[in-house]
Amino acid sequence: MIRKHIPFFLIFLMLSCSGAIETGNNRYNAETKQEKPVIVPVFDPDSAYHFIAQQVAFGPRVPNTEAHRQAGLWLAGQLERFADTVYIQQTRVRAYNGTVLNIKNMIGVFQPESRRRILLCAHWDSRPYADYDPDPEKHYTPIDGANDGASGVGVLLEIARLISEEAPGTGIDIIFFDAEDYGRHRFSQLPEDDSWALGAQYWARNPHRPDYNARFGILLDMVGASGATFRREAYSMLYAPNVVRKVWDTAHRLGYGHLFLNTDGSFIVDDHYYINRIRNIPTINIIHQDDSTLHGFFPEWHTTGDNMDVIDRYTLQAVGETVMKVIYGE
Ligand code: AHN
Ligand code: ZN
Repeated sequence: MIRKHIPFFLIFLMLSCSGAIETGNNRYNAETKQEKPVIVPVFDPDSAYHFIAQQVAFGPRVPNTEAHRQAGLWLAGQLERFADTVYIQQTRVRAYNGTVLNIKNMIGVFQPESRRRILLCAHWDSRPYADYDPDPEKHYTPIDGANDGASGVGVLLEIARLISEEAPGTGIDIIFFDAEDYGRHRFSQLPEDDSWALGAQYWARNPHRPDYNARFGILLDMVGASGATFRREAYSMLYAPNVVRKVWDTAHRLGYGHLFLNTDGSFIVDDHYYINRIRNIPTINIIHQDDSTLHGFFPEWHTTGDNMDVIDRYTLQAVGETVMKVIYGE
């Protein structure tokens, strides 16, 4: 009699256990399946390349010049094509040398009604001086800034185009900052303090909406050169380590680990610094850092060599695909 009871009890236990396991598995599967299917539109590096070439064709986009004015009108028009709402912040700021600069920050808003928002940004001006040019005669020549400036804008215009066709699950704000690159000339005796990122400093103190906030921000700076390497920039790690982790993990999963290096970069005072310090929005900088050069950036940095010849579609694709995956995964 006892022998009969034991097998029945064991069978009951086994059944209930396996049942529990199955239920658990099913629930887990159901939950995984319920996660919204993430359809990420395909980033077109040729399109991004063309957006860069169009900016460079205006000539150096130095504040107070006709090329800057014309490029600004063109850029605002592109943003109008894609965004739901466009804000143009026109103002004057004082450069380190006393020059008053007429500048425009441009903000493209996608899904203005959405409360969950991500900020994407780049600077659209180019540097007035090639102060690292190998030829000393060119140290006061303005630069094309194909990589330093136009590349970030080109990637973001392509992202804007894709967002306008297939909205992600979160609101997006794309900001093109002016006067990032009017920082102190390397041979000037004047103080360097806060001479960079003048447009971003203005926006951080005067956002397009007084209550503006975003869950996080991503700055793209020098994201188009061949052989680019992106290190974990130090202010990004200080203010937004989780965002760095998220973006770098995404890049690695997409097979771009050879560009997004798991090594620490240096502190770069760039647009994201003021967004973090003044607006408290955790914002990272995806910026090409290179240990082998004197200044730590790509070899043609702040030289007349920063032209279309340095632009590589593969780098644009790596950055564009990674940022697209991050924003459509949110
Ligand atoms: C400094 O050299 C302090 N900041 C560089 C930021 C920059 C210049 N990004 C592009 N051009
Ligand atoms: Zn620069």
